[in-house]
Amino acid sequence: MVPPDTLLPRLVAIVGERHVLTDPDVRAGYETDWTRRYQGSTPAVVRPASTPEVAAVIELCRELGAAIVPQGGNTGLVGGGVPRNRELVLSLRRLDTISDLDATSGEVTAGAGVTLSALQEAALAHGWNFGVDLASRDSATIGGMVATNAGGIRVLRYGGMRHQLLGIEAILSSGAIVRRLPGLLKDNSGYDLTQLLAGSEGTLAVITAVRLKLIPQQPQRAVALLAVDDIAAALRVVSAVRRALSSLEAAEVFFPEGLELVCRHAGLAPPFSAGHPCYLLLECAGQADESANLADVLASATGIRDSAMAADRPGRERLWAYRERHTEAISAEGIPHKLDVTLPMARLAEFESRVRGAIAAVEPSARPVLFGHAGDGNLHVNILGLDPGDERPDDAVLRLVAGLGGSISAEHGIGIAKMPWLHLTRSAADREAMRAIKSALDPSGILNPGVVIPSG
Ligand code: 2HG
Ligand code: ZN
Repeated sequence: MVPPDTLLPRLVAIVGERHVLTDPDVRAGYETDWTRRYQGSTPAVVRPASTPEVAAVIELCRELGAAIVPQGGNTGLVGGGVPRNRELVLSLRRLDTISDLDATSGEVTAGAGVTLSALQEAALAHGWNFGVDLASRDSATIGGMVATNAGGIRVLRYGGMRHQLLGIEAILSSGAIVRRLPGLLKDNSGYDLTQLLAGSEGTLAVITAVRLKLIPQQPQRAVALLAVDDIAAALRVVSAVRRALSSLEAAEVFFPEGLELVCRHAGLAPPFSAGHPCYLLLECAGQADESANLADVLASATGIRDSAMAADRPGRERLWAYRERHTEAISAEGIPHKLDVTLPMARLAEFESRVRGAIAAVEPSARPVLFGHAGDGNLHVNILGLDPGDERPDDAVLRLVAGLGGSISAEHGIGIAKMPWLHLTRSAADREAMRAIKSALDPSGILNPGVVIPSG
């Protein structure tokens, strides 16, 4: 580790004393992740205000051999944004400028530290919207969301973060600035660096700004919350709605164990008078009211036990709360192990029917809570009641996923949490290519070491 006495004065010379944070109480918020499962320590948090300042910080760190953990809103769920071995935390939150919003073409440039909700507001004010939405919108930053290729609740219709990207600005580990801004919709001029950095989790370069596509506003929204027989019935309904209505924007699934937690911690009344085995939330959005079309499709679907619909904002928000408040309700109950997995659609129901048994077989006292994005084959398996270091249930779940042809991470990334299992779903050749890319772009290994692939 580089002695702080050498590093800190030179950081102060770049960003100013106020933006090299060393007070333990202030640092604490950057040293622990949102889940509270991953904790570390750092000599300092450095908060540059511009791309040249970020470049100067990285160049200095390369010169001194000081490792860096880049951090945005610190809303990641796989421990990839906390310092593990006294790395410097490079906070990008001050890069919060939204610029060059082109209301004709529907494009905008966002600094890495712009929050998702600030971007959404800016887009809406200019007659557009942004394709990605997720519950941590007020804290999650655009740079972190690109670095982790965040997904969220609209992937079904608009894709994840990488699908919104037109261009990128990022700092390589040498301090050089890669500038693919403003990006072009079509650009086949060699390796696609923008896409390479999406999902690279701060291990290849530090993203400072991105050019993003916007989407047309869909002001009329209809939400249906359905109680269904099981997840197979939920998937049949999703398929029927998808085929009939191009306006389908979200298809979210949850189960009684999660609903009970949400109602208890958020103080909500249950949505239906009786309990049911599985719940599906659908949202359609368009220029005209989609409620009647959605109700027509649902009327001929099988396996629906009860339903509630809303088109007005308060009603829609009331129904969404049962799904959206899962993460905070689980967190209020304890510190979960979080497994964010995707399955091929045809194996999702089988996975759901086997996963609780697979967990109970290794730890009978574990309390699994499942929910997720039914339209994407993506379930969030949260497990409560475990010791933080007990990875046997994680191992059982991820092996089941791999055996069914799925992926050990759908949208949260690998971070440090999933790294030991990467070999289950990425081949030796895949990992060799990943290592080659890492050592080519970060030869001294200073960028988020030990994340995604082992360092050294
Ligand atoms: C969601 O879909 C997020 O709400 C968080 O991806 C999932 O808390 C989780 O496991
Ligand atoms: Zn999710």
